Amino acid sequence: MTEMKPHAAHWGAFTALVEEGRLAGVRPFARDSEPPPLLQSIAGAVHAPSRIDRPYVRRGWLAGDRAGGTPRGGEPFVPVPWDRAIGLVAGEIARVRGVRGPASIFGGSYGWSSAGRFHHARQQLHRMLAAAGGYTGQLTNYSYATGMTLMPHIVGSNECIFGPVAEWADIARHAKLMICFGGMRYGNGQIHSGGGGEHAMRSTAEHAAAAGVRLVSISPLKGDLPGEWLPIRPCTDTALMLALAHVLLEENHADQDFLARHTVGFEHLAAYVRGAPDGVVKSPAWAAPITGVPAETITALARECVRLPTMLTATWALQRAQYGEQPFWMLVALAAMLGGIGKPGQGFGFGYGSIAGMGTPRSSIPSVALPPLRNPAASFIPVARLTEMLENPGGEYHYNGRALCYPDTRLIYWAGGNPFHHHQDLNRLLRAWARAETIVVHEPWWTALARHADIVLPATTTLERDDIGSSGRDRFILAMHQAIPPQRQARNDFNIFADIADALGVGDRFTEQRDPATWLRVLYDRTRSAAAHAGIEIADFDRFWAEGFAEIPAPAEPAVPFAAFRHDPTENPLNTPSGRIEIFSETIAGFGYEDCPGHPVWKEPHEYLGAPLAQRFPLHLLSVQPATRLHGQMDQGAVSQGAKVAGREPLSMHPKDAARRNLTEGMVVRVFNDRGACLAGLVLSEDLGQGIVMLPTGAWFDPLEPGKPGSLCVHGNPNVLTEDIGTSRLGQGPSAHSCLVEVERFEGPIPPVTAHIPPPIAEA
Ligand SMILES: Nc1nc2c(c(=O)[nH]1)N[C@H]1C(S)=C(S)[C@@H](COP(=O)(O)OP(=O)(O)OC[C@H]3O[C@@H](n4cnc5c(=O)[nH]c(N)nc54)[C@H](O)[C@@H]3O)O[C@H]1N2
Ligand SMILES: Nc1nc2c(c(=O)[nH]1)N[C@H]1C(S)=C(S)[C@@H](COP(=O)(O)OP(=O)(O)OC[C@H]3O[C@@H](n4cnc5c(=O)[nH]c(N)nc54)[C@H](O)[C@@H]3O)O[C@H]1N2
Ligand SMILES: [Mo]
Repeated sequence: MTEMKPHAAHWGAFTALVEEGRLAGVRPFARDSEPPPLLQSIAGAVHAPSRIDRPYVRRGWLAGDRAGGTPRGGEPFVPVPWDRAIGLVAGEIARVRGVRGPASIFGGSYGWSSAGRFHHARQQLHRMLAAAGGYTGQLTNYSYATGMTLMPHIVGSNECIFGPVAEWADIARHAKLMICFGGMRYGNGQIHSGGGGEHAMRSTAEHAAAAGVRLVSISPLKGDLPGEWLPIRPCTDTALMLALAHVLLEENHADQDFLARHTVGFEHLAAYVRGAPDGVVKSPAWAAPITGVPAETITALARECVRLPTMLTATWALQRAQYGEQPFWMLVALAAMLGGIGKPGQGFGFGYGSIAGMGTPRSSIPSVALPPLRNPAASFIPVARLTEMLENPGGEYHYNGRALCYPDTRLIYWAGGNPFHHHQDLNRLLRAWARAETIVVHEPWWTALARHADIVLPATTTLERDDIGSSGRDRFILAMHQAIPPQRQARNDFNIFADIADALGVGDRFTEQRDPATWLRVLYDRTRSAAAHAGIEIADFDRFWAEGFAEIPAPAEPAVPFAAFRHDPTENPLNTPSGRIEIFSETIAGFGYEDCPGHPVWKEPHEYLGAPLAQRFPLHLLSVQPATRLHGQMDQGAVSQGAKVAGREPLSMHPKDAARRNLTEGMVVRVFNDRGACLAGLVLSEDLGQGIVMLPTGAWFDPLEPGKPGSLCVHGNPNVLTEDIGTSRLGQGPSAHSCLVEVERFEGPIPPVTAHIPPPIAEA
């Protein structure tokens, strides 16, 4: 007999088909017109051999080895009973808090975890550590850290990044030209943070094209956008935008009215474009050799922007590179010069090709979310300064106008994220990782993070518990019914934390004396009341739970960003110091950062095709989001496994670059630079420019010699190659996309991939 349970993941809503206590398959949500292919990976992953069956402790740690001992990752694990594991974790929290203070407990735990908003491991961890006295957290995120730090200075808020952004319906109706920096890869549209019932990236883009919007994708990768592809060298978009600005200036087409009424500091940018401060005129002829885009093409495109109502967009990827502030700031400046900001379907917006739900209508009611507890330690780092924090306890650094100091980390606690997936320069991380005394991890699977921990606690997957899926960019709230029992000895993160909190004497503060079933009702009812307050009616909890979803009615009118500000900038000022769009920011200029001055500038990253380092490493590596997984999640599933080449992650390369290196399709290649090396399976493609290679993120880190920093990753994790630097002292965001490599044939016997089988287990 097959049971059917409504459920959801970040990669879509579905019905779980259950046979004899096992997940037999999934059926996509009936209301979804573009159900994500990724749904097909779930069943295999939930029952994969890589599930962690019981609690474990690293052998050396159990024997008393702390910092400076054996590097983690190279030792067997010893099984321990649950009550002993809970005692060890509670004991370490109490010890470190007592001796060093709570800021020495690093509980940032960045990562996506699962869609369910109550059993969200990271949120639950933060609540437990806050109840227990505090921790060091992480500010911002890997997705758009730099953009979200910059934009409040420029336009007074983050809405242009988080949304609501201009709706596709308005773009189709009012724009005639849409220039998409970073283009669009529909694979990215499979994902909502928190799960979604509607996926529409393909249909909305195709509808706009059919409605007569000329779509221009400016990207190193061809991507999926219907329309023209203008290939560009990675990390050079700011130069191209400056050249577009130059044409507008020289041909007297900048909207002086809009600039005068709605912006400040344009004269600084204009002088820079004309070359006053540095003698370099930022003309199309100047930009052509930097960007690889012909000067005539740049001039023609600028003229089209003047002739046609234009929408300018950029993917979040553009700011995930050294000096990532610049293209985002310059995009706003360019849109201001065109004067369309605040008109329906014009102006600028970010992330249309990045994630599901951007530009689709949704009434602005809060999504279902677990509220945080106040962190008494009030300690944080910018999200991607992880390795530097471990390397440099007490060290000073700069962030967004503040001088700050790194805490002295002794205990790392991670639940629901994976730094061995997401962080740059994994070999450097591995060396710094050795400095912590204790590392505790909750994971359903033996990911690289779990393998590099001291205490590993097996967590359930969402299929093993009741929860609610909810995303701020989707109009469905999704019931996630428990479908199967917890596998082996796995427990819910909430229950694990409740036991630890009890052992620390703060159980009630953590649980607020509610069990999970009560919490689900409370959280749902909060969203329902907020909706009612805004005059929007959604189903009550019982109906929602029985039907499997609640639908949020669409807003009556499309949201038009900056409309009120455009209409009357004095009555409706922006939340910037001047109340206007800051093309020049006194605040940022006042920080005195050479790596992020007072207006947008072209700065050459250390690593791009025009850098001296390109002599030795002549290929620019783009580590984009994987179409076959969510980050490292579901790498063991059918979709990801089906796309591997010779068992490795596929690396795409232009046929001419391959021919020059005597490489052929399907070959196992070694991708390397001074930071590290990995293997990959070669795919030849003309959908990217020469000099560019693409290796998606998310192949599980698989060092040939576990525990040895610098060891070859035999599977294809690009983060052994990427550089770990902040974008600038302003954003301090991750800089994954400015990265040079070389590729050669891998000689010798090809080592097997072992990332998806459990690590060595020792006798208890
Ligand atoms: N080179 C390069 N690196 C990048 C990027 C890039 O573009 N290039 N992109 C960056 C971006 S934007 C992001 S957002 C990050 C993503 O980085 P992460 O969010 O850290 O990646 P995930 O693989 O989603 O990690 C989530 C982990 O939570 C675990 N998990 C799932 N459910 C549960 C649960 O119920 N309980 C517990 N305890 N654990 C659970 C999963 O098994 C998984 O290991 O990567 C960043 N890294
Ligand atoms: N299937 C799937 N979808 C996902 C995710 C996933 O893991 N899997 N992750 C989700 C998450 S957490 C996030 S933050 C978003 C991220 O969304 P993005 O950051 O937008 O995604 P990316 O795939 O890294 O890059 C998007 C495009 O930007 C282009 N690009 C990169 N560098 C440059 C450049 O210098 N100039 C120009 N013009 N283009 C450039 C790339 O070629 C690519 O086509 O994706 C989300 N969607
Ligand atoms: Mo992200």
